[in-house]
Amino acid sequence: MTDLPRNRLRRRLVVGGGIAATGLGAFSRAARAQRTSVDLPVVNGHRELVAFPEKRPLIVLTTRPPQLETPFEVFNDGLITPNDAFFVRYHNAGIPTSIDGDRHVIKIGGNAAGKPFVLTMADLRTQYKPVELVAVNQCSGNSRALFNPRVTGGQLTNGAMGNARWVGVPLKDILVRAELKDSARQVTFDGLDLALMGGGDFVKALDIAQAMNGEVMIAYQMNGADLPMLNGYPVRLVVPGYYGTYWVKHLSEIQVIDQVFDGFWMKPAYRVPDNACACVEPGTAPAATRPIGRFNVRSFITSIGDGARVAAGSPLAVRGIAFDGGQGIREVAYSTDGGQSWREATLGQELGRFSFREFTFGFTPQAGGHDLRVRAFNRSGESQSMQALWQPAGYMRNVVESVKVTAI
Ligand SMILES: Nc1nc2c(c(=O)[nH]1)N[C@H]1C(S)=C(S)[C@@H](COP(=O)(O)O)O[C@H]1N2
Ligand SMILES: [Mo]
Repeated sequence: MTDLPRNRLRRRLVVGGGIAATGLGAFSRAARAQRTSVDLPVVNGHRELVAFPEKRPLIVLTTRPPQLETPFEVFNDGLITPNDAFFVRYHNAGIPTSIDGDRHVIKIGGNAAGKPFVLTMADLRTQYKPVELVAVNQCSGNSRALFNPRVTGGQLTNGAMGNARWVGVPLKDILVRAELKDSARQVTFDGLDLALMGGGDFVKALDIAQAMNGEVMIAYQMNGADLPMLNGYPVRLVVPGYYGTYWVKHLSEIQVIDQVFDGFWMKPAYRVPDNACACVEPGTAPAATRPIGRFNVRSFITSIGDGARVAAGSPLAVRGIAFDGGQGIREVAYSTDGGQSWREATLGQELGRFSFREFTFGFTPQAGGHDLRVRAFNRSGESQSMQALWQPAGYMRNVVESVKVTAI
């Protein structure tokens, strides 16, 4: 194909109907495949689409290290995010580029481990009973570019999340073998990537109770295949319901320690206001902070993008996804009048309480503008705020999102 038709096609897609950002249903897969860039609906939102190894073209935030966002329409293709479309986040430039998966080992020790040992990949695969879990991985800074007032940090829209089926071994089963001492307080996790230019090696920590809760997993499979290199090959931590920052990739060292770990990536990085909403008045600083924890409740319409045009008088089927920090979704309410009145959407199949949950609803728009909103509730009754919550790091965006469509 020559450049001319491709450019013309792209221009048409970008201009068409103001739906460039999350064009969704309006783009056929074939049309999507032709795009080389997207214009996200934020200031300075022009981004290249580039295919990194094992990945389809994804939205590039940075290239060294790779930080890639999933184009939002992927979330309408199915509840599981394909490995080649799954977002990528790294902090430091020293990422591994080739790993011998059979020779990789995880060193387990620390001053509160009675019996340090070296875990080989073969042992991990054969000596322990594997578990399988569908769980969402979401970056703390997902949707940061939508904060108002704006905040510094990676300007992500809504694509720094993904839902996958993970297979691995409960962390608990590994830690038990290390014979924990009574003094054990936290467990730290380190991966093969290195900080080449300062910034500090990426090391994260969990409290011992969480590390031993049976849910945290050392995963070696993602959607039935090896983990892609950029998503942590050959093993990563899966911390269901918790922000991606704890999901350490290329896991190579676990330490059980008798104190609270306060390395850079636990403090000052990745902290949230220490209050119920993890939020503060826009533009202010929190008085006290704590390490970021569980996801809040979120829901998104995926089948239609903001600014789309639809046919007046014809039934419109709307679809989307909801998820939370692990209670599971109990209900999704929808509004077609900007939140004045609400009805209940139909929930789809339950793939587990850490998974995306599909919802659907239909309505027949009269000619004119319609402001579609969805509001999910988890099994504890927690929901999304009508006004966007704010905090200076741009983590944990929480709001009832609005999708405005025009029926003609
Ligand atoms: N080794 C390593 N693991 C890491 C990180 C990192 O920089 N290095 N970033 C974390 C962050 S902040 C996120 S959001 C997730 C992203 O997972 P993904 O790249 O597989 O999508 O990886 C986490 N694990
Ligand atoms: Mo993250």
